[in-house]
Amino acid sequence: MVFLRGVSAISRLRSRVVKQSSLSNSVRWLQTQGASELDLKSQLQEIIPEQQDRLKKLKSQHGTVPVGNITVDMVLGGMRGMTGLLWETSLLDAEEGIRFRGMSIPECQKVLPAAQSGEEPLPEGLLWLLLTGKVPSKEQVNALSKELAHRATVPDYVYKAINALPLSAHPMTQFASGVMALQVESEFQKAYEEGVVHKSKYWEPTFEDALNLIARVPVVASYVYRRMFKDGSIIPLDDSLDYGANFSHMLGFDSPQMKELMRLYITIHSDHEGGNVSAHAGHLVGSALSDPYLSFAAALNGLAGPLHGLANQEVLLWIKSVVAECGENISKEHLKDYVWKTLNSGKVVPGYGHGVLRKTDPRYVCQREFALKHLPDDPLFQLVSKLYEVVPPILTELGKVKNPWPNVDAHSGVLLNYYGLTEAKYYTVLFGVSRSLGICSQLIWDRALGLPLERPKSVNMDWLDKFMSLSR
Ligand code: NMX
Ligand code: MLT
Repeated sequence: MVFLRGVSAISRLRSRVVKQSSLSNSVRWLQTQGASELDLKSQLQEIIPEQQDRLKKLKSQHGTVPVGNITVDMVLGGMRGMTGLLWETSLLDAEEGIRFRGMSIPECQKVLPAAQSGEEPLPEGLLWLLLTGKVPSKEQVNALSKELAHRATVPDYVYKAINALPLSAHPMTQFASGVMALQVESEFQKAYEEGVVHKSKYWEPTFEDALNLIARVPVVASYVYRRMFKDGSIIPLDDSLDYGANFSHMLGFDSPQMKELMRLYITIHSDHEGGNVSAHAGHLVGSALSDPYLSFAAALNGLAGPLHGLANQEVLLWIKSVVAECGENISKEHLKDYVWKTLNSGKVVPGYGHGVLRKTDPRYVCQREFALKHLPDDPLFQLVSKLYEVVPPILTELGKVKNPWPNVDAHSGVLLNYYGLTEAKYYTVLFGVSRSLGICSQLIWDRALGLPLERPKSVNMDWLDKFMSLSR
């Protein structure tokens, strides 16, 4: 089949296992069993039919049960609090924060396999968890690491597409252009055009695209970094390294601590249920049966907005502006004045507030723990800690901010900055690489579950006025 042209090492292993028909039955069973246990796609093949049945039952037994009321505030207020999307890979609780397939960040840190000399979860393990709902073994994670490294080939025209942009183009523009250029190799698009895949199997070429995309985005992203901020030389992927360590290596950072940070960073930024701008954009575009590259590029364009993923850039630039104006050892009183100055000039305090969360983001907390462990004396970390004391009471005093607490972006920049990745403008690209794990995993499930075209109803103010007068 066409979509199998981009076949991976594991897929080849799978077909080799099938070909070994001359082996005795028992030996063959053992080998097949071993290979398929290590093979993510085979695992999904087993799980998908159960979940398809589950969805069918939900629809037929409970399809007409209301799950909430839609108010005018929701229609006018960015659909806050409106339940309207199915998203299997993660779920956000306003007080507790994110759970990946039911597991909190501290639980993931405890149970997901780490690198041999490390402690933080390997992102491959999280990807396995997001896709299957199961905690993978070390062997499964190693196999997925190898599979991703094997899939990480980026055609020359992708670099050329990026090179066509001026160096002044924002890194997110360059990155999204690179992702669009990767789309040329979409297995889903080819399979659909050639009409060789039945609807019930759309998830298979989507799987190939999703895994290829996840494997290739660190290569594209690191090229953007080296082109913009270094001498443009490419550091090739090292297939002995895991996903996070490889990304750090290709960017040009080989310290063990930066590799650990990258593993943690990719893990915690990977997914945040379905309603955030990037996930929702990816899901929406995917619902038109646009392939994962097209869908993920749309997600990246949403991530590039300052109220969403660009906030990590804004935070470090803002912190550096505090230091430039008032010095690293700024007093809390001075810091308060600076925060008010920002608010009075009509700007938001970047890194604070959230559309759903109502407590400190656990992604902030685990980055703070990382900093306390590895860089407690860093002056910028100390400034971030001071902001944690100063900003929430001020935002509360404003009276309109629903969540005065810090989000994930309030912390990530100072950690990266400490290890030498000082170019704040690049930070959203790191977020984007990480988000490929969650968005692409859900896209596979979107196709596996046969989710339909997304097409909510919109109304205008005339319609609302009329509706109000009729309902009075
Ligand atoms: N600084 C100043 N004002 C704020 C902030 C903040 N950090 N957070 C919310 N507000 C304002 C908001 O602009 C709105 O004002 P107005 O009514 O005048 O338009 C008011 O408070 C109510 O907003 P909320 O309902 O609390 O928040 P909403 O759900 O609309 O927006 C954010 C959520 C995240 C967009 C908002 O909190 C914000 O702009 N934060 C700063 C940017 C940021 O850190 N974004 C990153 C989010 C995480 N991520 O990675 O995506
Ligand atoms: C995210 O990680 O996507 C952000 O926290 C924004 C959100 O969840 O709305």
